[in-house]
Amino acid sequence: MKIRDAQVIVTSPGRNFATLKVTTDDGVTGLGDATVNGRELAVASYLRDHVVPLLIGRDPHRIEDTWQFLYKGAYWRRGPVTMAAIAAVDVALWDIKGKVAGLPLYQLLGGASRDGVLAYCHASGKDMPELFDSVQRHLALGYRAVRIQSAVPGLGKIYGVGDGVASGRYEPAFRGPLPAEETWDSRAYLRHIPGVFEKVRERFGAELPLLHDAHHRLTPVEAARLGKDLEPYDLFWLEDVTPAEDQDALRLVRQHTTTPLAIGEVFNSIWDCERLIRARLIDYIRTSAVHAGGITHLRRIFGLAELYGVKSGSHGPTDVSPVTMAAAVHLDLAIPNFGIQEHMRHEPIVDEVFPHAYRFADGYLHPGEASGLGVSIDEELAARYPYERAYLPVNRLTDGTAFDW
Ligand code: GCO
Ligand code: MG
Repeated sequence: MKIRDAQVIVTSPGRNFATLKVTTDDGVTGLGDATVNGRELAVASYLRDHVVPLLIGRDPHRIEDTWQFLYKGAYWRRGPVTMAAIAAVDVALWDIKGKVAGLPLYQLLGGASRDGVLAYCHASGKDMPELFDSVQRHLALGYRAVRIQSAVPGLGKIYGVGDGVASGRYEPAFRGPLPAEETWDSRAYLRHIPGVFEKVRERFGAELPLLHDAHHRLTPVEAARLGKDLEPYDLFWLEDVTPAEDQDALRLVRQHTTTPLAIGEVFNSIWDCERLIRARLIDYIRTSAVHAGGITHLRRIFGLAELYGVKSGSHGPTDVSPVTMAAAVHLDLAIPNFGIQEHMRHEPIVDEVFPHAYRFADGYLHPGEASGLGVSIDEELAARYPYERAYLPVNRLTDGTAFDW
């Protein structure tokens, strides 16, 4: 069997996605997600201009060899663009292997280790009534774990807070000529957030797993204080408390709080996670198939994490396409150290462009029994939504200093 063709499909059904479709000489197709939010065309070009010519004529079954060929052969290793491109190829080849075998991918990864994959949703509000409504709506949908984000008095629009109860949508990438700019004040945030969790616990009780994302914006000492202040509210995890590239920062946080820590959505490789995992500075590793080199590499990261009692918590916002969500859910079902899966629901039009077998019910995701990934792409529909430039917001402190978003 040989790869006959590979195409990059960029579509924007409400938000941008870059997808690789690999076709074999037998007519079997595989899909891989290559979306890097706000920089989609860079990965599309990396694939079209540099990777696709290398794929034609290769044996699609040689997944590990293709991964090593693209990683070592590039010489310029790691980085989000390279690793998303390699991920797209890798996931597409796993999809093909599953289809040829006639098995859902999780079966190729060792079979199910659980009946379903616990998912957490995103609740947010500009004030407490709106936040309560948002939590309530998600509980009504069946979610059993909820991420809580709240506006902060005195600050305008900030990361993670949706546009009202009516739609409840939160999509940070802004379509327009320039990025949106937000304003940030860590002291105001630190004063406000513990009270939010106190009220959520009062209203929804002690049992519901609650999560929170600080989105890389605190210093180690501020993060340590937040972790301590949130201890009474028993968080499932506190995410990205400090900028992810400063890994030693978490050492100080860890020394001061027993609130579980999660990090890693911006990591691209096992090398980015290795120190944090081996020093047991985190409880959950957040890498995703698309941004960390596909199933082949993500499996390796989770394997390392298992040795140190660190669990998985794959990134699953709306900017990872249904192709990555499917890859995540197959892997989540199979690995021994699964923790939780983020599930930010796509708009219905995205599910129409990418029909998929994975499903959500009663708080759990399941990849379904279709062979391979169980995701397809409606190319005619995708073509009706051409790429539109969109940027993630830029953050500034109240005095105008550029800051972590
Ligand atoms: C999360 C993330 C996302 C990111 C987004 C950026 O925990 O889901 O922080 O919301 O902001 O992926 O593109
Ligand atoms: Mg996050």
